[in-house]
Amino acid sequence: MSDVAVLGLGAMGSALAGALLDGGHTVTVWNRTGHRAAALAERGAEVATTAAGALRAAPVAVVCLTDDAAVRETLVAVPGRTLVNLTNSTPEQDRGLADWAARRQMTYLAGGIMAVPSMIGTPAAFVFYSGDAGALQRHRALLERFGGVEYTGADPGRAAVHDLALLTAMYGMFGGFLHAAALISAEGIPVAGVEPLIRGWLTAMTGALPAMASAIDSGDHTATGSTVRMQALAYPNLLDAGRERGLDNGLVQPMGELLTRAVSSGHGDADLSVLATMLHGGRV
Ligand code: FVH
Repeated sequence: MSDVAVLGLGAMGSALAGALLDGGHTVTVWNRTGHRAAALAERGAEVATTAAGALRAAPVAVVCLTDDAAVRETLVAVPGRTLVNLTNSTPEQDRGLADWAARRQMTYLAGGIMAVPSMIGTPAAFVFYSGDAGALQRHRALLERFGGVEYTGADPGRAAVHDLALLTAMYGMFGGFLHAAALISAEGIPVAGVEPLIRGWLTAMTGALPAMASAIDSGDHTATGSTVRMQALAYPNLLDAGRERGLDNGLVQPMGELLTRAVSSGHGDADLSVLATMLHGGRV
């Protein structure tokens, strides 16, 4: 028996298997197309020819495939095994797989990786987990090979909620940066020269997040400085500048619409955090 199986040897699965081998664990690997196992076999991994074989080869299997459909195509019932599914998923998909596993006497831990492959095994990486807390405890030493362990609760859907929330924030940042870069380059200014200023500004603006989070939790959106009205009046300049340069405003338009709607709903004097209530359809 190996200590652990890894199903899926794409960029991330290979990094996970590599970190386990680096940690001195015995590892059985499986990939749909076999050639991807070669490099890990040279490093000492056992190679299974079927997913079922890999699942039988270890008490715990780390699964890292493209998506939920690939996971569902791949998994077979092997009672007594623990599945740690690090495939990007929705909360509903993880809850469904946890049910699937429980009905087959298998244990399920959902995971959301907050790292790119090159970060795996470094202090910068961490993984959200949710589901069976006992399984997390039993396999913690293995899972710590990937990076920090952040347990988010017994509900198997919790890891995905956290993962998707952090990814959403990341894409908001990247979307803003890409539009800013388009605006700058449309003026013939090299983006690389302005990038440090953007980074500094974004870093400074993250200082607003703790107060915004408290406002969203408490429902008290009293503005201490910048009001929604002020921002709703300034925002169209940003959209006009894009339009006048022939840019696609698709990444920034929705925020402008939300600001306008907030003012017309009577939230002009509030803090920007009030937009969170608009996203809930005003129900919060
Ligand atoms: N790479 C990253 O930066 C991110 C970091 C955060 C977490 N994500 C998620 O991790 C999952 C895997 O991502 P990946 O980067 O390893 O993806 P690929 O390199 O494209 O490898 C995909 C593997 O999935 C296998 N696969 C696809 N479809 C099937 C299927 N129907 N049955 C069995 N296996 C399947 C594929 O096999 P093959 O094409 O080599 O035969 C690869 O092993 C993902 O959820 C990210 O969102 C990565």
